[in-house]
Amino acid sequence: MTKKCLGCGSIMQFTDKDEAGYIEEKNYDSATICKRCFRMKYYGEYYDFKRKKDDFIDIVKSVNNTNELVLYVVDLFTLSDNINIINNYLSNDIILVITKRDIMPKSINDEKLKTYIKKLFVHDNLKDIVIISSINNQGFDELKEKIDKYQKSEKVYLVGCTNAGKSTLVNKLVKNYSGKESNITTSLMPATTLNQIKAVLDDKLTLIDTPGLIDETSIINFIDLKTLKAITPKKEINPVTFQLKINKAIELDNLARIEYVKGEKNSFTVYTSNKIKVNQVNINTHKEKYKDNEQYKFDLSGNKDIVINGLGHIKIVKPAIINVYAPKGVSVIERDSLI
Ligand SMILES: Nc1nc2c(ncn2[C@@H]2O[C@H](COP(=O)(O)OP(=O)(O)OP(=O)(O)O)[C@@H](O)[C@H]2O)c(=O)[nH]1
Ligand SMILES: [Mg+2]
Repeated sequence: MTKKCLGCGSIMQFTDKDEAGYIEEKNYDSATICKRCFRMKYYGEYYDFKRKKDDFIDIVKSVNNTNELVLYVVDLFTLSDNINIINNYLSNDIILVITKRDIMPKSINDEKLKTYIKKLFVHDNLKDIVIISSINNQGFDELKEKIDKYQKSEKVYLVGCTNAGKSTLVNKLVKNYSGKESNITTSLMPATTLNQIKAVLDDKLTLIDTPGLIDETSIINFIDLKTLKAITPKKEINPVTFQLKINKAIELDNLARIEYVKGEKNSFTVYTSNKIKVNQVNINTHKEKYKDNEQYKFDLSGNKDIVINGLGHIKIVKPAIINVYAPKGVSVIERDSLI
């Protein structure tokens, strides 16, 4: 009889070391999780299983066929119009769950945030938006109330991009409302969950966790593990503000650079992990370090953010012409100021 790994959802097997679900034959009967989950959980190691966008679309389509309530999980840190990616495939009722509230400044008003997100995410069957932090256990009572209100049967699906925090959220809901333990593997690496995983809270609610979509334009695909750990915010971000005149630049470690080319004296506020060094330099300093990076030019009206996908965002108050350098392949986009 086959059995599933309780950590990542893969079918467990002892024949192919390089495939998902592998466990040594001698441990097969007793093990509840595969070797990869074991190593991730207890040693912080990682084995990469690349998924394609099509795999994710197939998952979303299969969820669409169920007609059940969906928790669409989105990371507050990487918010952009990418959020609409599921719209063509998913017509279920949706509760949009915005995660990682803890890493954004407390001073942000949650109601304003919801209004902003409502404009960004355009879906006919959006029932509600809930903002949570799984780390601080914030927003869960509201979320549970909304699930009770909108669920169509005992089954509720979670979908979203990889690393959005779906599995962490499932573990927390199970713990909070059933008192049981749920040990779905979570990690800061992309593609941790590899298959659907059911978590039964009680006879009224079963959550179904799914593998996320790898956002191929996120910086997390282009950096090493050490840098990934540094750029992943662990606690509330301390924004860094510069009053800049033209011909100055801001550097985010060696990862990105924003050059102020044209405009009045202006306020630039950087929201990124506190572990990233943010410096102001003259526009000609270190220019050569970024020559292999992609260069973008923006002509911004006032109150805009520049989002460097996965690294953070820079709020610019007055109109400005700027150049942005970021690693090739990473998306850099403009949006109305979030904060
Ligand atoms: N600061 C903070 N980190 C969180 C929160 N929720 C999840 N994380 C972290 O985000 C990372 C990804 O979490 P997962 O739960 O594995 O994400 P996932 O959506 O299941 O990802 P895949 O399985 O790859 O699709 C982990 O490092 C979590 O600890 C949160 O509310 N706040
Ligand atoms: Mg997961």
